[in-house]
Amino acid sequence: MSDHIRTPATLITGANGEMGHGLIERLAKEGNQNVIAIDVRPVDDEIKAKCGAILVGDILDARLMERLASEYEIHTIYHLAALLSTRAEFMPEAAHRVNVEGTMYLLKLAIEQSRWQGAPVKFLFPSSIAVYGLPSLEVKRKTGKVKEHEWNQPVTMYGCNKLYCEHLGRYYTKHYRQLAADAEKAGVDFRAIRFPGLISAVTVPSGGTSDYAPEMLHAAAQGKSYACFVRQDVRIPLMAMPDAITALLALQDAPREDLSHSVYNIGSFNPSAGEIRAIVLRAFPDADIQFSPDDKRQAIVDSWPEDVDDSAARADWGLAPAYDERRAFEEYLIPVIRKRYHTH
Ligand code: AKB
Repeated sequence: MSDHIRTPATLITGANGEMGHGLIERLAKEGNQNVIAIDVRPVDDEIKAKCGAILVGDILDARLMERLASEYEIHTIYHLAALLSTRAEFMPEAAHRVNVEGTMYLLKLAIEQSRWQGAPVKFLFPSSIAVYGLPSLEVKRKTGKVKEHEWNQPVTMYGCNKLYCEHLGRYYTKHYRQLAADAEKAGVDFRAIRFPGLISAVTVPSGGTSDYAPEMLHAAAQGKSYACFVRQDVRIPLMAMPDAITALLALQDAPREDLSHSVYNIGSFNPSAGEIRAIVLRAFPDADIQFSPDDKRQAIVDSWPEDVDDSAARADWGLAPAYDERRAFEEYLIPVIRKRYHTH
């Protein structure tokens, strides 16, 4: 690398997570060779080969951020690193550091890069249905689909962190240093999606509270017993991982002037845990899936909506999930999982 030219790059934090895997695969297929991947853990080999550079380190490490700023000209940031909802409850202060301070570091990097480039860096942020907090099951059932501005009273540290970071993103986009004589011209182009529970056929999540759906399926495919930690009637919105990646890329691609929100709901299907069990049993008839609800994790899922109104995403940037419930299981999850675990 020349001393004066920084390498153009797309930055992905949390690259070794579920969504990082899917996103890096898809960007590589599209011919993007400039991905800089960051994760606190060493990145899996199959992902490594698809990135321009890998940095193993903590997003809270100021020196790592300085190194990024000095070596790369970053046009787009996918800030995927986070401690999910269950894990965050075991160490709320650490979760706040990773989820909020980490996001601040990345937003600061984005604004500095925007200044250098004279154009706003795009900042794609995965938020979550965890930003919602419905007060009771009765209200949850009566409410049905929630709109983005409704019930923003999260009950988890992770949900609070995500909601606050959505506001930070809006602040960095529209109001950063608003009193300064040389007020920011470039700013950051922050765009967020509130993801539902995601199900991937190739990776198993860790530390989340929507994890019962993928866990049930992956356990059945491996012939392992599974005790589901929520009741059978629990219902939240879900989505197949390929559709989540497509949505992230579509929002990234959308012309700024088409975006009426900085944060969008997206959803696809919303079976109850009992219905998921029935679908899984049809594919793996010997599976041993029991229900053994954990009252506390259950209460977290009960505070999340049973469905989301994603009409803004459909209207503004063409959200159109390819996988409804039937296609997600029959054409993606079950066949790919069978291949993965060599089950027939
Ligand atoms: C979690 O369960 O914490 C995540 C989420 C819903 O954001 N999967």
